[in-house]
Amino acid sequence: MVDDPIASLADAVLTAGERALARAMRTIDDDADRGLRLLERLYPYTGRAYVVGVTGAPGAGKSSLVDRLVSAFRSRDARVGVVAVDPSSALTGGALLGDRIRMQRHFLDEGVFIRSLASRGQLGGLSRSAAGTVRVLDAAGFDVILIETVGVGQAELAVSRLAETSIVVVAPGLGDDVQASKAGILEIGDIFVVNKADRPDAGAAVRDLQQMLALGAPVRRRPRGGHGGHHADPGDRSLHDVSSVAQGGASDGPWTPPILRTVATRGEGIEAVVEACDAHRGWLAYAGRRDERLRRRDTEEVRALIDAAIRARVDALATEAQADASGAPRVSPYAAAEALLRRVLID
Ligand SMILES: Nc1nc2c(ncn2[C@@H]2O[C@H](COP(=O)(O)OP(=O)(O)OP(=O)(O)O)[C@@H](O)[C@H]2O)c(=O)[nH]1
Ligand SMILES: [Mg+2]
Repeated sequence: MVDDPIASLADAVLTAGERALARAMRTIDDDADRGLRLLERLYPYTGRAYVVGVTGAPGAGKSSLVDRLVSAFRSRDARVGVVAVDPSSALTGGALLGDRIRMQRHFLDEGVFIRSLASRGQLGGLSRSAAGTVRVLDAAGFDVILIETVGVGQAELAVSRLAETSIVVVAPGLGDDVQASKAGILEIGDIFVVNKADRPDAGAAVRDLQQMLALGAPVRRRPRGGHGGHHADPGDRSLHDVSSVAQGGASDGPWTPPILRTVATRGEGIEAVVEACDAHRGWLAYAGRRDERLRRRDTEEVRALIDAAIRARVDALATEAQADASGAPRVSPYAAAEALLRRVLID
């Protein structure tokens, strides 16, 4: 049908045009039904972009790194999409402004599209938006999509499942609780970046990570087995030594996440990160691994859609119930929840 507005919006996305992209993303955010119809049309055109997640603690330097990665991929003539997801921004409002400043130089570049997603108070909603935004960019022919997300538990895990390659950014000296929370991010990291390598405690952060990776992943081969002794300390490797990229993994073996150092603000060490992405992408190209990651993205999107839909339904029902309850005899929260749950699950 020619006069179906969703169909023509889908066509506009496929033939690019920034306006269409922004409009499609807004449709997905604001109107669940139309958004789903649009995504259904775009889905067959997705799966071509290379999607990279960049996660880490607040202030670790993710945006600065993403900014440099955008330049690096642009220099290869790739069109690059950036999705900055910030679950905390509803509270602070600061990070998105920071992103804007840090990525300013790319705003006039037609080969770059940057979209910031702030929390609307719902994790499910944010994941759904992120997944939809990635789909739109993918369908529109962007070659590389970088998703920046602040490392806060659930959200970072959800968003990392949208990516083929997950980069975990760590900065030295961020304190004990951050160190502890690293345990959770070890699993999702395909590439570890110790940013702010200009700081004197960067070597310690590298050693920390090496130790935690060695403990957490006994099946992984650690080529540098010797502890202590007279070997050069790998934690003190120079910025430009990319030997750890070679550890990435043979196509038939497991992937060993490299640990790289960068000074994102000065653009140092970026090429090694891009090379590690290439290596990981090459590794994914074998034995159906990439297909597995794409399916994982699909599953994550299903989860996000269901989550958002159920939350919306629960909110609507709870509001309705509150209105109905005025003047009526009091019901326990348990009985009320059970009654509402039945309605959520049945219709
Ligand atoms: N010394 C030093 N400072 C850096 C480096 N990279 C980033 N910074 C600084 O660290 C601060 C945070 O950088 P961002 O890139 O905004 O970090 P982020 O992880 O995106 O921060 P949020 O999105 O707010 O979580 C800024 O003041 C940067 O200038 C680096 O390599 N060395
Ligand atoms: Mg940021």
